[in-house]
Amino acid sequence: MSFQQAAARAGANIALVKYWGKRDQRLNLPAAGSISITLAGLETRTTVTPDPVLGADEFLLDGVEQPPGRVGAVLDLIRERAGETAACRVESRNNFPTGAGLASSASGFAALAVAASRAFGLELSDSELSGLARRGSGSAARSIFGGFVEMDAGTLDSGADAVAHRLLPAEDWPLEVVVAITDSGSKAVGSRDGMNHTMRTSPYYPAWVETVADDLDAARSAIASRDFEMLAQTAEHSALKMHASMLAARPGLVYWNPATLACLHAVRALRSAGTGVFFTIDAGPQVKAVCLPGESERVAALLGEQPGVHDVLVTGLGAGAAQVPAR
Ligand code: 2P0
Repeated sequence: MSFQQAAARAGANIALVKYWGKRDQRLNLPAAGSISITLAGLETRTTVTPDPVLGADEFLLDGVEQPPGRVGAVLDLIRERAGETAACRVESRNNFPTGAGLASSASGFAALAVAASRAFGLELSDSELSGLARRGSGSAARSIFGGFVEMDAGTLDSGADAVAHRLLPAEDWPLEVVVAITDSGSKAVGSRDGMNHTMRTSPYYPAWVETVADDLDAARSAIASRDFEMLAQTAEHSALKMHASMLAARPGLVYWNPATLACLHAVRALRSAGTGVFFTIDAGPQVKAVCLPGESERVAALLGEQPGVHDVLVTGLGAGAAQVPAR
């Protein structure tokens, strides 16, 4: 038996080329690739304590006991690999406001993959950690890495090649991110249900999947050449196209509220007037504005003035998931 308490931190990420749909439900394999930026300021810290006396896994999120669910499933994969059986106590905390309507599954499962694999004495590569995090949540595979990150859809039935890799470290293009919170309640339809519903019922879903490869090429090339305008056009197109596929589902999924739309127009007006900024919107009503270095203050001030915006968070790009001392 070889296990000990271990802890890890991981940052949330925001996709610039979105992930929306799966090619395999059981292994949680994405239908297409995606490209994201990992954030510095919004993170999850997770401590995993294996304890043979426990009858079953326990999971505490921000101090509140939750059913272990997918956390237990990821622990099972790690225990199987390590040849161990001890149940675990998992304590996870997000430093971003709870109820801010920001997805925490990406940073959460990335931190869990790192902490739990260390707790059971496994020395895994980032690529292996990315594959494990993916089993918890597709977007979590990207939070293993910092800066600009690409997730590969892969082609193998085993899913072994459905992992992320880093495209560019954060410090090589330190873009800034402003998050406009337009609704602090929990969303009506979660990402997983929303994407499965879109896959099943939206006539635009096949077109969405077919066109992601072009967006990945454009975003990769924009990142390599630090071409902000090309990245802006590609990211806004990917976000709007994903929402178009959801809107065309039956019944249609409408994640936006009036403030979402006000922020979208405000960002476009700023860009037309020469500010380096673009928007992206995930499966929820918050608007994320990605800006050139030095522009976030101006963008945050404008978004904060939009009717219906409750709060504005400003952050930068950050590092990948890492083990930290257990407290
Ligand atoms: C993304 N989203 O690329 C997209 C854009 C939401 C909209 O990845 O089913 O929670 O756990 O693999 O990772 C959210 O999806 O879905 C997501 P699962 P996940 O960021």
